[in-house]
Amino acid sequence: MGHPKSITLYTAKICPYAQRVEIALAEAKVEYKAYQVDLSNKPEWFAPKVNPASKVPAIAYGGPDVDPESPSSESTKLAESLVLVEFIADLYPEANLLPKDPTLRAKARFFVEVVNSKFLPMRFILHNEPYQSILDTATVIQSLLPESGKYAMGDEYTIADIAFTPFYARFKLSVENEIGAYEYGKGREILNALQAPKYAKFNAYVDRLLERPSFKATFDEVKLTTKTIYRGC
Ligand SMILES: N[C@@H](CCC(=O)N[C@@H](CS)C(=O)NCC(=O)O)C(=O)O
Repeated sequence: MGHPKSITLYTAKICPYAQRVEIALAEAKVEYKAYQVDLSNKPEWFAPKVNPASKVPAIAYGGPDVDPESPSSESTKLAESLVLVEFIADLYPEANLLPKDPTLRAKARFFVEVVNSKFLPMRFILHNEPYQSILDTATVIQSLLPESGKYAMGDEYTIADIAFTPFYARFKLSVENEIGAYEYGKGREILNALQAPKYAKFNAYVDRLLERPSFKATFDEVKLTTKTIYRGC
């Protein structure tokens, strides 16, 4: 495989999907151009020239060095956060974002599948649905954690952790600050419920996720608290 080419990431600070890719790029220590897409007023060139689905994150890979607002037809356009995270993992194998062992690799992808299809706090935060499903998912996630090791697959921080971290962070920020469409006080209520000893392993794990430098460097808490969390997702 040749040396990786230049990357332009079309992103938005408020977007948890985009933060997955920013974390992967930070973990792999990649230098790239970041272009902030205003999700409430997307540039008219974005869908036709970058991502027909008109969503962030998207990457323009390779091609000539151009202004991100004039994407080149010669770069490869890629989208979907989990695809992009695996793409970074493939380009930079030394970052160990994907386990080498096929069984662990499958387990990492299974973990991603669980968080992607089951950890859906937006339903509670934006649509005031009951939060019990969040507690149930915490139990499932906890059951997938290894006996020992800091992260979902052991001591290496992998795609499994990357897929989950931005969503857990926004969930926590929302409930701690009572930001969302749910009744005031429900945030504190779910936080209290999650403090039960039966979630101890889950809590130790998520605390470590939020301490990871790649997460901290890519999370803009001030911007998030002043805007509605998950807007546009
Ligand atoms: N499945 C996509 C979801 C990306 C997504 O929903 N992005 C939102 C922001 S969080 C977006 O760009 N929304 C703009 C729109 O739908 O108009 C992924 O994993 O990348």
